[in-house]
Amino acid sequence: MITDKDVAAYQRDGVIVVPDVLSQDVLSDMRSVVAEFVAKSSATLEHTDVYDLEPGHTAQSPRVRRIKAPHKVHPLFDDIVRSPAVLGILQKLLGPGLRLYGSKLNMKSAQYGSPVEWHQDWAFYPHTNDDILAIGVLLDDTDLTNGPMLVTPGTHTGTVWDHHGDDGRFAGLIDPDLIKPEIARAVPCMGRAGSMSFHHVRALHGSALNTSNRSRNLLLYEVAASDAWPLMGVKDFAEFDTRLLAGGSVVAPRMTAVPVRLPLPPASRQGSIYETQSAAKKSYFTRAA
Ligand SMILES: O=C(O)CCC(=O)C(=O)O
Repeated sequence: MITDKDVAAYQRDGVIVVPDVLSQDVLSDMRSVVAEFVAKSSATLEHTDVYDLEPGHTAQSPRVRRIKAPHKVHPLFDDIVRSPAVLGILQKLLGPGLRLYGSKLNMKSAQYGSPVEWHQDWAFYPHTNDDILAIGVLLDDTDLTNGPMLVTPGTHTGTVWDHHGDDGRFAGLIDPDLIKPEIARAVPCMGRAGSMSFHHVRALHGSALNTSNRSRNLLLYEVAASDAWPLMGVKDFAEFDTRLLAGGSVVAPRMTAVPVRLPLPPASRQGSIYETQSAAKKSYFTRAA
């Protein structure tokens, strides 16, 4: 589904958007599953292992900010990242052996869907090498009005920025005053529902509040070359290997000279990037009132 030109663009920019990867039928099934999960969130008023909730969430008017690990909560989400079309693209970008690191569904609902402050995914999960990317599956038509993910081309080979706060703890975001030129160069990942963006783990990105009257749901899968091992360790090797998407088990990690800053000491608020970033004193994007 992608050409050598697309691969060269990914290597140069650290981001590409591939149009129309998912069919309308699959999209419609996914939307039904997502709607069921949102309805079921009325049973809780606290964040859970499944849900990260928007401020203002109530049982009568459920507001979900994130479904935390969709590939674990419904087989449809696991099937998509293992589909031949997606694996074909991933293998062109990362090589033959692949492992899923995690997944999340960021639900930027109409009018109040939360922003995500500028960051590099690498700050959250550094590995022995950086052949790692995140797929962003557009579940809604996405344009400038409904809070597209913004990625700055070329940042995947440059600085690894400090994501720590004044208290010395991991804060999951970069001081926006340090990256003004990079923010000014960011490009939106837009397209029809069913399209997918692929951004490098070190690419700088963020996204604004959704002030439009349309939702912007983005399903993210984090995928690593199977010889990239997480520097924060592997707690359960059997579980680690269940996440292989292609190729066999690897016990000889490939080490490369990549800059690393560990996310330690851990954030004071944990559970999701929204929680982690909420401790910050300075933010770039406007939040809902
Ligand atoms: O939802 C978005 O626009 C950004 C997502 C993101 O960067 C993240 O969740 O790490």
